Amino acid sequence: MFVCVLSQLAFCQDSLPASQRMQWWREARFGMFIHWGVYAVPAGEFRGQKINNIGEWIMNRGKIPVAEYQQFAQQFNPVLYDPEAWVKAAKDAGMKYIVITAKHHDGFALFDSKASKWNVVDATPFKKDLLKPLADACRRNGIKLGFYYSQAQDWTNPGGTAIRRPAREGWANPDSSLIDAYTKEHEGHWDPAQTTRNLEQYIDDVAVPQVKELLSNYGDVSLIWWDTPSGMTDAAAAKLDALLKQHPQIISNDRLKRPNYPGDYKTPEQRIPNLSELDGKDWETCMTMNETWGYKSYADNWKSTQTLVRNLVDIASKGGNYLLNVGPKADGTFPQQSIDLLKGMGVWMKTNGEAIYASKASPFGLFAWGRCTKKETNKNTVLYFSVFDWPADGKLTVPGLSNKVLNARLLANGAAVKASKTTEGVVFSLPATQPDAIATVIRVEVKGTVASQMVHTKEPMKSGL
Ligand code: FHN
Repeated sequence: MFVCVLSQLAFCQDSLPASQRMQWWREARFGMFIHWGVYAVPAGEFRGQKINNIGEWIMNRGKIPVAEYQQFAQQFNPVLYDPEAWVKAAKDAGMKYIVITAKHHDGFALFDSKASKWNVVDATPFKKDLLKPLADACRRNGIKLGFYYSQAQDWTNPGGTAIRRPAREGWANPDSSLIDAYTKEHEGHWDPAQTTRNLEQYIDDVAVPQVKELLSNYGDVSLIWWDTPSGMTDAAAAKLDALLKQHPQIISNDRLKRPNYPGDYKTPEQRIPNLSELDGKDWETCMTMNETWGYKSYADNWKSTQTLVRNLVDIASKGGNYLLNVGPKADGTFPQQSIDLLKGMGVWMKTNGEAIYASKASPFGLFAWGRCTKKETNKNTVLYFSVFDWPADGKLTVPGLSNKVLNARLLANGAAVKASKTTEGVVFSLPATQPDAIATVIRVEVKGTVASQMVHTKEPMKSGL
Protein backbone atom coordinates (compact mmCIF):
# COMPACT_ATOMS: atom_id res chain seq x y z
CA MET A 1 0.00 0.00 0.00
CA PHE A 2 2.78 2.48 1.04
CA VAL A 3 4.80 1.60 -2.17
CA CYS A 4 1.71 2.20 -4.32
CA VAL A 5 1.06 5.67 -2.81
CA LEU A 6 4.72 6.56 -3.33
CA SER A 7 4.60 5.53 -7.01
CA GLN A 8 1.35 7.44 -7.50
CA LEU A 9 2.87 10.57 -5.99
CA ALA A 10 6.03 10.15 -8.09
CA PHE A 11 3.87 9.63 -11.19
CA CYS A 12 1.75 12.68 -10.54
CA GLN A 13 4.78 14.85 -9.76
CA ASP A 14 6.61 14.05 -12.94
CA SER A 15 3.87 13.92 -15.51
CA LEU A 16 2.45 17.12 -16.98
CA PRO A 17 -0.97 18.21 -15.70
CA ALA A 18 -3.74 16.05 -17.23
CA SER A 19 -5.29 19.08 -18.94
CA GLN A 20 -2.05 19.56 -20.87
CA ARG A 21 -1.31 15.91 -21.55
CA MET A 22 -4.90 15.12 -22.56
CA GLN A 23 -5.52 18.13 -24.79
CA TRP A 24 -4.54 16.49 -28.13
CA TRP A 25 -6.53 13.39 -27.18
CA ARG A 26 -9.64 15.33 -26.21
CA GLU A 27 -9.48 17.27 -29.47
CA ALA A 28 -8.81 14.13 -31.57
CA ARG A 29 -12.02 12.27 -30.62
CA PHE A 30 -11.43 9.53 -33.23
CA GLY A 31 -8.68 6.91 -33.47
CA MET A 32 -7.79 3.56 -35.05
CA PHE A 33 -7.24 0.44 -32.96
CA ILE A 34 -5.14 -2.25 -34.70
CA HIS A 35 -5.16 -5.84 -33.49
CA TRP A 36 -2.43 -7.67 -35.41
CA GLY A 37 -0.27 -10.67 -34.74
CA VAL A 38 0.41 -14.36 -35.28
CA TYR A 39 -3.28 -15.15 -34.65
CA ALA A 40 -3.97 -13.68 -38.11
CA VAL A 41 -2.34 -16.83 -39.57
CA PRO A 42 -4.87 -19.40 -38.27
CA ALA A 43 -7.48 -16.65 -38.76
CA GLY A 44 -10.03 -18.42 -36.57
CA GLU A 45 -9.33 -22.04 -37.57
CA PHE A 46 -7.27 -24.71 -35.83
CA ARG A 47 -6.89 -28.35 -36.89
CA GLY A 48 -9.69 -27.72 -39.40
CA GLN A 49 -12.02 -26.53 -36.64
CA LYS A 50 -13.63 -23.10 -36.53
CA ILE A 51 -12.73 -21.73 -33.09
CA ASN A 52 -15.46 -19.63 -31.52
CA ASN A 53 -15.09 -16.14 -30.11
CA ILE A 54 -12.68 -13.32 -30.95
CA GLY A 55 -9.80 -14.26 -33.29
CA GLU A 56 -6.93 -12.98 -31.16
CA TRP A 57 -7.97 -15.45 -28.43
CA ILE A 58 -7.58 -18.57 -30.64
CA MET A 59 -4.61 -19.85 -28.60
CA ASN A 60 -6.68 -19.78 -25.39
CA ARG A 61 -10.02 -20.76 -26.92
CA GLY A 62 -8.38 -23.58 -28.89
CA LYS A 63 -6.17 -24.53 -25.92
CA ILE A 64 -3.30 -24.65 -28.37
CA PRO A 65 -0.04 -25.83 -26.76
CA VAL A 66 2.71 -23.19 -26.80
CA ALA A 67 5.07 -25.10 -29.12
CA GLU A 68 2.27 -25.77 -31.61
CA TYR A 69 1.06 -22.17 -31.58
CA GLN A 70 4.61 -20.92 -32.15
CA GLN A 71 4.69 -22.81 -35.46
CA PHE A 72 2.15 -20.34 -36.84
CA ALA A 73 4.93 -17.73 -36.64
CA GLN A 74 6.67 -19.59 -39.46
CA GLN A 75 3.79 -18.50 -41.70
CA PHE A 76 3.66 -14.91 -40.41
CA ASN A 77 5.41 -13.09 -43.28
CA PRO A 78 3.55 -9.80 -43.99
CA VAL A 79 5.27 -8.96 -47.30
CA LEU A 80 2.36 -6.70 -48.29
CA TYR A 81 2.65 -4.64 -45.11
CA ASP A 82 2.57 -0.95 -46.09
CA PRO A 83 2.49 1.24 -42.96
CA GLU A 84 2.21 4.41 -45.07
CA ALA A 85 -1.01 3.03 -46.58
CA TRP A 86 -2.31 2.08 -43.13
CA VAL A 87 -1.66 5.55 -41.74
CA LYS A 88 -3.16 7.16 -44.84
CA ALA A 89 -6.29 5.00 -44.50
CA ALA A 90 -6.65 6.14 -40.89
CA LYS A 91 -5.99 9.79 -41.71
CA ASP A 92 -8.38 9.81 -44.68
CA ALA A 93 -11.06 8.31 -42.44
CA GLY A 94 -10.64 11.31 -40.15
CA MET A 95 -8.73 9.51 -37.43
CA LYS A 96 -6.08 11.42 -35.45
CA TYR A 97 -4.32 8.61 -33.59
CA ILE A 98 -3.46 4.93 -33.93
CA VAL A 99 -3.14 2.34 -31.13
CA ILE A 100 -1.52 -0.94 -32.25
CA THR A 101 -1.14 -4.19 -30.31
CA ALA A 102 2.64 -4.18 -29.72
CA LYS A 103 2.07 -7.38 -27.73
CA HIS A 104 -1.26 -9.08 -27.21
CA HIS A 105 -2.18 -11.96 -24.84
CA ASP A 106 -0.39 -14.59 -26.99
CA GLY A 107 2.86 -12.85 -25.99
CA PHE A 108 4.05 -12.27 -29.57
CA ALA A 109 5.90 -8.94 -29.92
CA LEU A 110 5.48 -7.02 -33.18
CA PHE A 111 8.82 -5.38 -32.44
CA ASP A 112 12.48 -6.31 -32.05
CA SER A 113 12.76 -7.27 -28.37
CA LYS A 114 15.84 -8.34 -26.43
CA ALA A 115 13.61 -9.51 -23.57
CA SER A 116 12.01 -12.45 -25.41
CA LYS A 117 12.75 -14.40 -28.58
CA TRP A 118 9.00 -14.62 -29.22
CA ASN A 119 9.00 -11.64 -31.53
CA VAL A 120 8.68 -10.80 -35.22
CA VAL A 121 12.45 -10.49 -35.78
CA ASP A 122 13.55 -13.71 -34.07
CA ALA A 123 10.54 -15.96 -34.64
CA THR A 124 9.27 -15.23 -38.18
CA PRO A 125 10.60 -15.29 -41.75
CA PHE A 126 9.82 -11.55 -41.94
CA LYS A 127 12.69 -10.79 -39.51
CA LYS A 128 11.96 -7.03 -39.38
CA ASP A 129 10.52 -4.79 -36.66
CA LEU A 130 6.95 -3.85 -37.66
CA LEU A 131 6.54 -0.88 -35.31
CA LYS A 132 9.51 1.18 -36.50
CA PRO A 133 8.16 1.91 -40.00
CA LEU A 134 4.69 2.50 -38.56
CA ALA A 135 6.09 5.05 -36.08
CA ASP A 136 7.91 6.79 -38.94
CA ALA A 137 4.75 6.85 -41.09
CA CYS A 138 2.74 8.28 -38.21
CA ARG A 139 5.31 11.02 -37.64
CA ARG A 140 5.35 11.87 -41.36
CA ASN A 141 1.55 12.20 -41.36
CA GLY A 142 1.07 13.96 -38.01
CA ILE A 143 -0.78 10.98 -36.55
CA LYS A 144 -0.24 10.23 -32.85
CA LEU A 145 0.89 6.69 -32.05
CA GLY A 146 0.03 4.58 -29.03
CA PHE A 147 1.01 1.06 -28.04
CA TYR A 148 -1.34 -1.58 -26.66
CA TYR A 149 0.57 -3.86 -24.30
CA SER A 150 -0.89 -6.95 -22.59
CA GLN A 151 0.95 -6.47 -19.32
CA ALA A 152 -0.59 -9.35 -17.33
CA GLN A 153 -1.90 -11.98 -19.71
CA ASP A 154 0.88 -13.67 -21.65
CA TRP A 155 0.23 -17.22 -22.86
CA THR A 156 3.72 -17.86 -24.23
CA ASN A 157 6.31 -16.07 -22.09
CA PRO A 158 6.23 -18.17 -18.91
CA GLY A 159 4.86 -16.45 -15.81
CA GLY A 160 2.27 -14.40 -17.70
CA THR A 161 -1.31 -14.84 -16.51
CA ALA A 162 -4.14 -16.54 -18.38
CA ILE A 163 -7.87 -15.93 -17.94
CA ARG A 164 -9.54 -19.34 -17.61
CA ARG A 165 -12.08 -20.20 -20.28
CA PRO A 166 -13.89 -23.57 -20.51
CA ALA A 167 -12.44 -25.56 -23.44
CA ARG A 168 -15.74 -26.43 -25.06
CA GLU A 169 -16.59 -22.75 -25.44
CA GLY A 170 -13.86 -22.65 -28.10
CA TRP A 171 -14.89 -25.76 -30.01
CA ALA A 172 -16.29 -29.23 -29.30
CA ASN A 173 -12.92 -30.40 -28.04
CA PRO A 174 -13.15 -34.11 -27.09
CA ASP A 175 -10.62 -33.52 -24.27
CA SER A 176 -12.58 -30.62 -22.77
CA SER A 177 -13.12 -32.10 -19.29
CA LEU A 178 -9.46 -33.10 -19.00
CA ILE A 179 -8.31 -29.67 -20.12
CA ASP A 180 -10.80 -27.89 -17.86
CA ALA A 181 -9.53 -29.88 -14.89
CA TYR A 182 -5.99 -28.83 -15.75
CA THR A 183 -6.80 -25.14 -16.26
CA LYS A 184 -8.66 -25.16 -12.97
CA GLU A 185 -5.52 -26.42 -11.21
CA HIS A 186 -3.24 -24.03 -13.06
CA GLU A 187 -5.00 -20.63 -12.90
CA GLY A 188 -6.28 -20.83 -16.45
CA HIS A 189 -3.08 -22.13 -18.04
CA TRP A 190 -3.37 -25.18 -20.33
CA ASP A 191 0.32 -25.98 -20.98
CA PRO A 192 3.06 -26.64 -18.35
CA ALA A 193 5.39 -24.54 -20.53
CA GLN A 194 3.38 -21.50 -19.45
CA THR A 195 4.14 -21.80 -15.75
CA THR A 196 7.88 -22.42 -15.47
CA ARG A 197 8.22 -18.89 -14.05
CA ASN A 198 6.01 -16.80 -11.71
CA LEU A 199 4.35 -13.47 -12.43
CA GLU A 200 6.99 -11.37 -10.71
CA GLN A 201 9.76 -12.99 -12.77
CA TYR A 202 7.76 -12.51 -15.98
CA ILE A 203 7.17 -8.84 -15.09
CA ASP A 204 10.87 -8.26 -14.32
CA ASP A 205 12.27 -10.32 -17.23
CA VAL A 206 9.75 -9.55 -19.99
CA ALA A 207 7.08 -6.90 -19.32
CA VAL A 208 9.26 -4.17 -17.77
CA PRO A 209 12.10 -4.47 -20.33
CA GLN A 210 9.65 -4.64 -23.25
CA VAL A 211 7.71 -1.55 -22.12
CA LYS A 212 11.06 0.20 -21.74
CA GLU A 213 11.93 -0.82 -25.33
CA LEU A 214 8.56 0.48 -26.58
CA LEU A 215 9.00 3.80 -24.79
CA SER A 216 12.59 4.33 -25.95
CA ASN A 217 13.02 2.86 -29.45
CA TYR A 218 10.15 4.43 -31.44
CA GLY A 219 10.41 8.15 -30.81
CA ASP A 220 7.47 9.91 -29.17
CA VAL A 221 4.88 7.44 -27.99
CA SER A 222 1.69 9.30 -27.11
CA LEU A 223 -0.17 6.65 -25.11
CA ILE A 224 -0.02 3.23 -23.55
CA TRP A 225 -3.10 1.03 -23.73
CA TRP A 226 -2.91 -1.65 -21.01
CA ASP A 227 -5.41 -4.53 -21.03
CA THR A 228 -7.03 -7.30 -18.94
CA PRO A 229 -5.22 -6.75 -15.63
CA SER A 230 -6.29 -10.19 -14.33
CA GLY A 231 -3.69 -11.57 -11.91
CA MET A 232 -1.85 -8.21 -11.74
CA THR A 233 -0.46 -7.11 -8.39
CA ASP A 234 0.01 -3.55 -7.17
CA ALA A 235 3.74 -4.23 -6.93
CA ALA A 236 3.87 -5.28 -10.59
CA ALA A 237 1.72 -2.32 -11.62
CA ALA A 238 3.99 0.07 -9.72
CA LYS A 239 7.00 -1.13 -11.73
CA LEU A 240 5.24 -0.52 -15.08
CA ASP A 241 3.68 2.73 -13.90
CA ALA A 242 7.10 4.04 -12.89
CA LEU A 243 8.33 3.60 -16.47
CA LEU A 244 5.88 6.24 -17.62
CA LYS A 245 7.61 8.71 -15.34
CA GLN A 246 10.33 9.37 -17.88
CA HIS A 247 7.67 10.40 -20.40
CA PRO A 248 5.77 13.35 -18.88
CA GLN A 249 3.57 13.71 -21.98
CA ILE A 250 2.35 10.16 -22.14
CA ILE A 251 -1.23 9.20 -21.30
CA SER A 252 -2.56 5.81 -20.33
CA ASN A 253 -5.90 4.05 -19.97
CA ASP A 254 -7.59 2.53 -16.90
CA ARG A 255 -6.58 -1.11 -17.39
CA LEU A 256 -3.16 -1.37 -15.68
CA LYS A 257 -4.51 -2.51 -12.32
CA ARG A 258 -7.80 -1.60 -10.73
CA PRO A 259 -8.57 0.32 -8.59
CA ASN A 260 -5.18 1.82 -7.69
CA TYR A 261 -4.07 2.70 -11.22
CA PRO A 262 -7.01 4.54 -12.82
CA GLY A 263 -4.86 6.05 -15.57
CA ASP A 264 -6.16 9.05 -17.52
CA TYR A 265 -9.32 7.72 -19.12
CA LYS A 266 -11.93 4.97 -18.93
CA THR A 267 -12.43 2.40 -21.65
CA PRO A 268 -15.95 1.07 -22.18
CA GLU A 269 -15.69 -1.77 -24.66
CA GLN A 270 -18.05 -2.61 -27.52
CA ARG A 271 -20.64 -0.25 -26.04
CA ILE A 272 -21.47 3.45 -25.79
CA PRO A 273 -22.17 4.63 -22.23
CA ASN A 274 -25.56 5.95 -21.22
CA LEU A 275 -25.89 9.55 -20.08
CA SER A 276 -26.23 8.33 -16.50
CA GLU A 277 -22.72 6.87 -16.65
CA LEU A 278 -21.07 10.16 -17.58
CA ASP A 279 -19.20 11.69 -14.64
CA GLY A 280 -17.10 14.26 -16.44
CA LYS A 281 -14.08 11.92 -16.58
CA ASP A 282 -12.43 11.20 -19.93
CA TRP A 283 -13.54 8.04 -21.67
CA GLU A 284 -13.06 6.20 -24.95
CA THR A 285 -15.26 3.52 -26.47
CA CYS A 286 -13.27 0.84 -28.28
CA MET A 287 -15.22 -1.16 -30.83
CA THR A 288 -14.86 -3.71 -33.61
CA MET A 289 -16.13 -3.20 -37.15
CA ASN A 290 -17.31 -6.84 -37.19
CA GLU A 291 -17.37 -9.50 -34.43
CA THR A 292 -13.64 -9.83 -33.82
CA TRP A 293 -10.60 -7.67 -33.00
CA GLY A 294 -7.98 -9.96 -34.55
CA TYR A 295 -8.49 -11.16 -38.14
CA LYS A 296 -10.79 -14.16 -38.71
CA SER A 297 -11.30 -15.26 -42.30
CA TYR A 298 -15.00 -15.97 -41.81
CA ALA A 299 -16.03 -13.12 -39.49
CA ASP A 300 -18.46 -11.21 -41.68
CA ASN A 301 -20.88 -9.51 -39.33
CA TRP A 302 -19.77 -6.09 -40.53
CA LYS A 303 -21.39 -2.89 -39.26
CA SER A 304 -22.47 -0.27 -41.80
CA THR A 305 -20.84 3.10 -42.45
CA GLN A 306 -24.04 4.70 -41.13
CA THR A 307 -23.79 2.79 -37.85
CA LEU A 308 -20.13 3.71 -37.40
CA VAL A 309 -20.64 7.40 -38.21
CA ARG A 310 -23.68 7.66 -35.94
CA ASN A 311 -21.72 5.90 -33.18
CA LEU A 312 -18.97 8.50 -33.53
CA VAL A 313 -21.51 11.33 -33.37
CA ASP A 314 -23.26 9.77 -30.37
CA ILE A 315 -19.93 9.29 -28.58
CA ALA A 316 -18.77 12.87 -29.30
CA SER A 317 -22.16 14.21 -28.14
CA LYS A 318 -21.43 12.54 -24.81
CA GLY A 319 -17.89 13.93 -24.63
CA GLY A 320 -16.05 10.67 -25.45
CA ASN A 321 -13.53 9.29 -27.94
CA TYR A 322 -14.05 6.49 -30.45
CA LEU A 323 -11.29 3.92 -31.00
CA LEU A 324 -12.41 1.88 -33.99
CA ASN A 325 -10.65 -1.38 -34.72
CA VAL A 326 -9.06 -2.96 -37.77
CA GLY A 327 -7.74 -6.55 -37.74
CA PRO A 328 -5.19 -6.88 -40.57
CA LYS A 329 -4.51 -10.15 -42.34
CA ALA A 330 -1.25 -12.08 -41.94
CA ASP A 331 -0.04 -10.74 -45.30
CA GLY A 332 -0.17 -7.19 -43.92
CA THR A 333 -3.27 -5.95 -45.71
CA PHE A 334 -6.51 -4.61 -44.25
CA PRO A 335 -9.69 -6.60 -44.99
CA GLN A 336 -11.49 -4.93 -47.93
CA GLN A 337 -14.59 -4.33 -45.78
CA SER A 338 -12.48 -2.33 -43.31
CA ILE A 339 -11.00 -0.27 -46.14
CA ASP A 340 -14.49 0.46 -47.50
CA LEU A 341 -15.88 1.42 -44.09
CA LEU A 342 -12.92 3.71 -43.39
CA LYS A 343 -13.45 5.37 -46.76
CA GLY A 344 -17.16 5.81 -46.03
CA MET A 345 -16.43 7.46 -42.69
CA GLY A 346 -13.83 9.66 -44.35
CA VAL A 347 -16.40 11.01 -46.80
CA TRP A 348 -18.64 12.08 -43.92
CA MET A 349 -15.80 13.45 -41.82
CA LYS A 350 -14.45 15.51 -44.72
CA THR A 351 -17.64 17.60 -44.67
CA ASN A 352 -18.63 17.31 -41.02
CA GLY A 353 -15.39 16.82 -39.09
CA GLU A 354 -15.68 20.24 -37.42
CA ALA A 355 -18.73 18.95 -35.55
CA ILE A 356 -16.51 16.27 -33.98
CA TYR A 357 -12.95 17.54 -33.50
CA ALA A 358 -12.33 19.49 -30.28
CA SER A 359 -16.07 19.45 -29.61
CA LYS A 360 -17.64 19.16 -26.17
CA ALA A 361 -20.59 17.15 -24.90
CA SER A 362 -24.11 18.25 -25.71
CA PRO A 363 -25.78 20.59 -23.20
CA PHE A 364 -29.04 18.86 -24.11
CA GLY A 365 -30.19 15.30 -23.47
CA LEU A 366 -30.53 12.90 -26.39
CA PHE A 367 -32.81 13.97 -29.24
CA ALA A 368 -35.02 11.36 -30.90
CA TRP A 369 -33.90 12.73 -34.28
CA GLY A 370 -30.13 12.93 -33.58
CA ARG A 371 -27.35 14.38 -31.42
CA CYS A 372 -25.64 17.65 -30.57
CA THR A 373 -22.03 18.65 -29.98
CA LYS A 374 -20.83 22.01 -28.75
CA LYS A 375 -17.92 24.43 -29.08
CA GLU A 376 -17.51 27.55 -27.04
CA THR A 377 -15.98 30.55 -28.82
CA ASN A 378 -14.82 33.49 -26.71
CA LYS A 379 -18.28 35.11 -26.38
CA ASN A 380 -20.72 32.76 -28.06
CA THR A 381 -21.39 29.07 -28.57
CA VAL A 382 -21.53 26.96 -31.73
CA LEU A 383 -23.92 24.01 -31.60
CA TYR A 384 -23.73 21.21 -34.15
CA PHE A 385 -27.03 19.38 -34.50
CA SER A 386 -26.42 16.06 -36.32
CA VAL A 387 -29.79 15.00 -37.72
CA PHE A 388 -30.21 11.28 -38.28
CA ASP A 389 -33.98 11.23 -38.88
CA TRP A 390 -35.09 14.14 -41.10
CA PRO A 391 -38.39 15.75 -40.09
CA ALA A 392 -41.11 14.94 -42.65
CA ASP A 393 -42.55 18.44 -42.25
CA GLY A 394 -39.14 20.10 -42.54
CA LYS A 395 -39.50 21.52 -39.03
CA LEU A 396 -36.83 20.55 -36.51
CA THR A 397 -37.50 21.57 -32.90
CA VAL A 398 -34.77 22.03 -30.31
CA PRO A 399 -36.58 22.28 -26.99
CA GLY A 400 -34.86 24.24 -24.23
CA LEU A 401 -32.70 26.37 -26.54
CA SER A 402 -33.33 29.91 -25.33
CA ASN A 403 -30.23 31.67 -26.61
CA LYS A 404 -30.48 34.16 -29.49
CA VAL A 405 -29.60 32.39 -32.76
CA LEU A 406 -26.95 34.45 -34.60
CA ASN A 407 -26.70 32.26 -37.70
CA ALA A 408 -27.45 28.71 -38.83
CA ARG A 409 -26.36 26.73 -41.89
CA LEU A 410 -25.94 23.19 -43.19
CA LEU A 411 -22.36 21.92 -43.23
CA ALA A 412 -23.20 19.75 -46.24
CA ASN A 413 -23.67 22.68 -48.63
CA GLY A 414 -23.44 25.90 -46.62
CA ALA A 415 -27.16 26.61 -47.16
CA ALA A 416 -28.57 29.03 -44.58
CA VAL A 417 -31.24 27.63 -42.23
CA LYS A 418 -34.07 29.76 -40.87
CA ALA A 419 -34.51 29.67 -37.08
CA SER A 420 -37.72 30.70 -35.29
CA LYS A 421 -37.97 31.16 -31.55
CA THR A 422 -40.95 29.48 -29.83
CA THR A 423 -42.02 29.11 -26.22
CA GLU A 424 -40.63 25.60 -26.32
CA GLY A 425 -37.25 26.51 -27.82
CA VAL A 426 -36.15 27.04 -31.41
CA VAL A 427 -37.59 25.58 -34.63
CA PHE A 428 -35.33 25.23 -37.66
CA SER A 429 -36.86 25.16 -41.16
CA LEU A 430 -35.10 22.51 -43.18
CA PRO A 431 -35.12 21.70 -46.89
CA ALA A 432 -37.44 18.86 -47.98
CA THR A 433 -34.62 16.47 -48.81
CA GLN A 434 -31.94 15.43 -46.33
CA PRO A 435 -28.54 16.27 -47.89
CA ASP A 436 -26.80 13.35 -46.12
CA ALA A 437 -28.94 10.38 -45.02
CA ILE A 438 -26.27 9.16 -42.61
CA ALA A 439 -26.34 12.41 -40.63
CA THR A 440 -26.85 16.00 -41.75
CA VAL A 441 -25.20 18.63 -39.55
CA ILE A 442 -26.74 22.03 -38.86
CA ARG A 443 -24.13 24.47 -37.55
CA VAL A 444 -25.88 27.00 -35.26
CA GLU A 445 -24.11 29.91 -33.64
CA VAL A 446 -25.92 31.33 -30.60
CA LYS A 447 -25.25 34.25 -28.32
CA GLY A 448 -23.47 33.55 -25.03
CA THR A 449 -23.06 30.21 -23.32
CA VAL A 450 -25.60 27.35 -23.32
CA ALA A 451 -26.22 25.97 -19.87
CA SER A 452 -26.44 22.22 -19.51
CA GLN A 453 -30.01 21.06 -19.33
CA MET A 454 -29.07 17.54 -18.28
CA VAL A 455 -30.47 16.13 -15.07
CA HIS A 456 -30.09 12.38 -14.67
CA THR A 457 -29.28 9.72 -12.10
CA LYS A 458 -25.67 8.50 -11.89
CA GLU A 459 -24.41 4.96 -12.39
CA PRO A 460 -20.76 3.81 -12.62
CA MET A 461 -19.37 3.52 -16.17
CA LYS A 462 -18.82 -0.10 -17.16
CA SER A 463 -15.25 -0.47 -18.51
CA GLY A 464 -13.76 -3.54 -20.31
CA LEU A 465 -12.37 -6.75 -18.74
O1 FHN B 1 -9.05 -9.68 -24.25
C1 FHN B 1 -8.97 -8.46 -24.90
C2 FHN B 1 -9.44 -8.57 -26.31
O2 FHN B 1 -8.70 -9.53 -26.98
C3 FHN B 1 -9.31 -7.23 -27.00
O3 FHN B 1 -7.96 -6.86 -27.04
C4 FHN B 1 -10.09 -6.18 -26.21
C5 FHN B 1 -9.91 -4.80 -26.82
O4 FHN B 1 -10.29 -3.83 -25.96
N1 FHN B 1 -9.66 -6.15 -24.82
C6 FHN B 1 -9.72 -7.41 -24.11
C7 FHN B 1 -11.10 -7.78 -23.74
O5 FHN B 1 -11.62 -6.80 -22.89
